[in-house]
Amino acid sequence: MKNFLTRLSLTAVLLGMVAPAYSASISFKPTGSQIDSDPINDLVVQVGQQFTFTLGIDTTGLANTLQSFTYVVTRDNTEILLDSAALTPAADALFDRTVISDIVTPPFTVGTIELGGGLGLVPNSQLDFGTATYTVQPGLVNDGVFDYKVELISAFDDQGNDITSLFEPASQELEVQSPEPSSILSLLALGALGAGSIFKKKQS
Ligand SMILES: [Ca+2]
Ligand SMILES: [Ca+2]
Ligand SMILES: [Ca+2]
Repeated sequence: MKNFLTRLSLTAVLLGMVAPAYSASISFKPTGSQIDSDPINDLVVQVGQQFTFTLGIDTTGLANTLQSFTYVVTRDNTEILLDSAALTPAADALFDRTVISDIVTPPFTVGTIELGGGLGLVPNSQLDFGTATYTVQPGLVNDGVFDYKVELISAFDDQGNDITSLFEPASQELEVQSPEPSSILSLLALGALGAGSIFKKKQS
């Protein structure tokens, strides 16, 4: 099985694909996509739009039950404002929730949340544990800097082991931005096509 997974990952790399996660990890959806030249993934939104992030945790490869974990959500209030956040019923059945802090350091708010107690999450499971709904603010800007980031900072199993380092990736980030860059690219592409047509016409 391990060989198979290794080969699969290698194939994915050779094909230039993003290798799927085969280890414990934390993540959120939508992941966005790459629509410009800066390295961060982009989510195209419009001012006033409401949208929801779903946060997930994956215990693939862990030896023991995940008993507790703490994650930090950093968001840019000038671009997105939190309307509501909730644990999923599935997570509610497995963990108790403790909000440790929600600190505003403009333009960001940094929220630290610990899920612990309860049954915990057994190895080799994927759990969508939370949702958070945001509204896009007039400060929406395309600057290549993350507007939403989720990072796992601590994790313990039911044997009391610190397993934080087993999570990979332990963080994910995203920029929200207006559709402008792709529109400009489309216009440029149209412009290039137009020039090509004119050139052809002159030749014929
Ligand atoms: Ca980008
Ligand atoms: Ca920003
Ligand atoms: Ca932005």
